[in-house]
Amino acid sequence: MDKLIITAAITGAATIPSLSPYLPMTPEEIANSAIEAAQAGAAIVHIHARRPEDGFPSSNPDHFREILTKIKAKSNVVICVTTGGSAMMTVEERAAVVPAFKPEMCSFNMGSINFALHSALRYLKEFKYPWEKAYLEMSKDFVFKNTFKDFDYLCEITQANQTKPELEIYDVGHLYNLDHLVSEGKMKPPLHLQFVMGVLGAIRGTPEDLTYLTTKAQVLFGADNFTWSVIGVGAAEINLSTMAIHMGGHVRVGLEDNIYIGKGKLAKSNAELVEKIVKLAGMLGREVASPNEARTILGLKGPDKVNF
Ligand code: KMH
Ligand code: ZN
Repeated sequence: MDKLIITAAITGAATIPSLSPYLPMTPEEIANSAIEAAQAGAAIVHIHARRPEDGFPSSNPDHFREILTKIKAKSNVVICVTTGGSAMMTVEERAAVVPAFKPEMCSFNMGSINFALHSALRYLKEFKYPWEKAYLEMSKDFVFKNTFKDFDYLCEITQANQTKPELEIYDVGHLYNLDHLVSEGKMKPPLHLQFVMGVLGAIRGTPEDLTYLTTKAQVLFGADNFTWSVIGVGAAEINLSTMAIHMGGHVRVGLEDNIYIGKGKLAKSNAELVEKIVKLAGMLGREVASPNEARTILGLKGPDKVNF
């Protein structure tokens, strides 16, 4: 079994600032949080940017540049940049980071889903910034669009920039979308799958759902042709991580996906969530991969070939 690759998702479009005071907001905070997560054991950090003044999701290359250069100056961690962005962005805006920065990895969302965040309105009554309430309300009518045309565009730019796609699989149909791209020769194994489980609008985070996704992926692609990791959004994070550690998969945790370290207790940092996974891996007898070991496992081009 490969060593365990831990990814830390530092701050994301689905996590609005009012949910947790510990969410990194400015480029400096995001970079520092990523560096601490790497020190705690993350081999990869997944990066979104925010407008420093109010935390609104940003596609501004200057915000990304500041984050990426600050992380690279202090850490050897693998940087995986989002192309998922947020609900307000076109696919071209979301993916502009790939040609601009030529990162080692980027996210590649494998299908369209409802991506609903409005259930947070049941308990969240006070907001730090004016945009947050409308953002949650609007998500009730939001389709996260990732069409076959979008896939073609992302395939072109990831290949042109030697950026390894982290294939975000939110539901079983997304495996079939990917299988279609493989059959057309547009996507070439070895593939790296990231099962995103627990978004309202897609598959839930139950043990049988993860078993089904991993089994289906083996049937479609062959066990030797892919690596996989799991994101348990919200409450499912630690349970699904435990399953993945045991099954030979990899794990992503972080404040983008889950803000709690225990029942009702907010995580104070991304590093705290990573530390919990490192402890779990130790208890289950699985060694944790360093960034360079993750590069070997995933076949990445290396930090000397990025553009930042
Ligand atoms: N926020 C996660 C549920 C992306 O950035 O492209 C999914 C995600 C997608 O991380
Ligand atoms: Zn993301």
